[in-house]
Amino acid sequence: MLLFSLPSLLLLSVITASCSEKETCENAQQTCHVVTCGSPGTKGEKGETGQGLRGLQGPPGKLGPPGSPGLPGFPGVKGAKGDSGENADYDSALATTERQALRSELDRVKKWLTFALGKTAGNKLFLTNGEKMTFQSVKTLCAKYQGSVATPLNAAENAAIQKLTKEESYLGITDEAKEGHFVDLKGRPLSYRNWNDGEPNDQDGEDCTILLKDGKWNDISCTSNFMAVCEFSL
Ligand code: MFB
Ligand code: CA
Ligand code: CA
Repeated sequence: MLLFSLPSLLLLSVITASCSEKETCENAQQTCHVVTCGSPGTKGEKGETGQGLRGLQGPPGKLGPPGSPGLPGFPGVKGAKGDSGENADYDSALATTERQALRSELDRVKKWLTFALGKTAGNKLFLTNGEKMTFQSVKTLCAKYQGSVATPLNAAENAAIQKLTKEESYLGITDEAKEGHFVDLKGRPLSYRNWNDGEPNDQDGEDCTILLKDGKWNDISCTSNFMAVCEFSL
């Protein structure tokens, strides 16, 4: 069976014969109603990249990392003169006021101590911790609290110490430096004495002094234990 009829073949050959080389198959298709073109040829090789137009400026990129610190700048211009300091008179007045307030508070504390624990005579406050110990221990204890061993300079002070404790207590009076020559702990001669009858007798080398319960004095061994009493300046 023929694929195409004879008239069709004749028409096809007429068209083919009448198409100039310049006309393409498509042109022919436009002018003719029944034209079939051959199957497409194989794809040709890729052509060279064309020289397209340069693209537009793109948007700014992301902010880059901080740069390294710059070199130190030049010294700045000298600043204006500062305000004057506190008024010296004001400071002095304030210090005086503060000092007076502290003194007042200290006096109150001393009164409380005297009321509760101590006895006073003149400008001295006598206090005891209620413990018996050697003479050396009493000296160390009183020095620790910025005081010294009780040393009566007159009858009033002697009576105050006697009222403070009902026990026999050490006094700051010795003849350790020179036998029979009793002085206070700074080596000063005594302005007041209240020895018991027959005392001091240096029995078995007694070089320290105690206040007896009746207020009289007796020289005694410094290694015996008696009540600790200290005195403080008011
Ligand atoms: C003596 C006294 C001595 C001792 C002894 C027990 O007085 O002088 O210091 O206290 O008693 C009698
Ligand atoms: Ca002695
Ligand atoms: Ca004695």
